[in-house]
Amino acid sequence: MTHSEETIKQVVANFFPEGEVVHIEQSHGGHINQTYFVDCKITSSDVHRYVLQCLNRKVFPDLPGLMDNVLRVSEQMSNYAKEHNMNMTRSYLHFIRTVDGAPAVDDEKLGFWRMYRYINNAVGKQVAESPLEAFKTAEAFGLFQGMLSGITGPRLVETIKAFHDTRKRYERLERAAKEDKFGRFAESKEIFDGLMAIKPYALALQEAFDNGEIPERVVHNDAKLSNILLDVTTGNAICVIDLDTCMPGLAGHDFGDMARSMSSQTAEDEEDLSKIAINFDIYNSLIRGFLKGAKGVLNDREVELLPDGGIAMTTEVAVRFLTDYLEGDVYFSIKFEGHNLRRARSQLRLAECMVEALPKLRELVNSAK
Ligand code: GN1
Ligand code: MG
Repeated sequence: MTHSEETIKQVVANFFPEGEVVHIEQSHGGHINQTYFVDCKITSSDVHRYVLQCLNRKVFPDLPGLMDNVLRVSEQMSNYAKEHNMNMTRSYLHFIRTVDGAPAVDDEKLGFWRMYRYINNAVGKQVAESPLEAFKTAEAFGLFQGMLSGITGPRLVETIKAFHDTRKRYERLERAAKEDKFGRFAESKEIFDGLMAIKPYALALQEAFDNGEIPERVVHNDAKLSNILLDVTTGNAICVIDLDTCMPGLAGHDFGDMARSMSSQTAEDEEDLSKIAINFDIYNSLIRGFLKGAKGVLNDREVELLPDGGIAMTTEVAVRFLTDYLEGDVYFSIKFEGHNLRRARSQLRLAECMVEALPKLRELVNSAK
């Protein structure tokens, strides 16, 4: 485990001073935060499971602002669930407050920790199994989009500035390539050149925003398949999770990340590039599910540009993986040396597949309108 049992028990005591931690398991899903499943005996007979997360201060400089966003979005989800007679324990995350009423433990030595109730009999997947699964996931993210369009109050905090500013992401890549601090550019050059070749396609969504064709919205910004919990028994999408990057953005960013994570049934870091290919049935289900869930919230241009969102998000993450490789693997957690390079290669291949398939993807959108 990344943190010691002692540290975790100390953190949990801030939420449940009387509770006894009986079991701890680390989750290895995310690339940024550290996540643990903690079983805690609250009374003499009741053991409950919680998700305990240590958030990454380097990545998220304004953690109180982030929690403020997360709690506002969760409240919006809970209101929606209540109004629509949805399952109140499974359709949004129930965050636990510390004994002092704070939304997280914020301690210089321990770090920044938050806790929420674990949702039983639910799973987050890495690869879409079927068009139906893709449809259900996309419908849930579309619904989430609709829900967020009703959020009131001040603009949400930008938890990471210029998070999906694809142009700036490219600029940083070019800088990292020029500086080449770790002598890794030579082996990265082919991927770098590939990313440069598809840059105009990757920037199309952002240009439409710059030209005033599509609006800013509150979006999830990390709408990949694994950030939706699916019910193990029914396969239904039950809850959108990982709200850390919920902030102003474009609808195409959310559709785009779904397309990135589901349209090829391969892992994000697939090594065998020949396996990467778009499954058009799945892609079609993503479009139809998203439009059904978002129920008329999107304007015509946002709908037209859904495939461009897929290219933007897939290329952008490849740019980010390669940048991190060139900068010495300081941002994304890696499992082995060269992991970010492999991720960049595989995401580039997927983006190229999307560019090649663009006319067909536009047809799918037209027929779903
Ligand atoms: C990161 O930690 P995780 O897996 O939820 C990243 C996303 C990337 C994603 C790639 C804050 O999300 O932007 O798309 O990895 N989150 C942040 O899998 O940078
Ligand atoms: Mg995330």
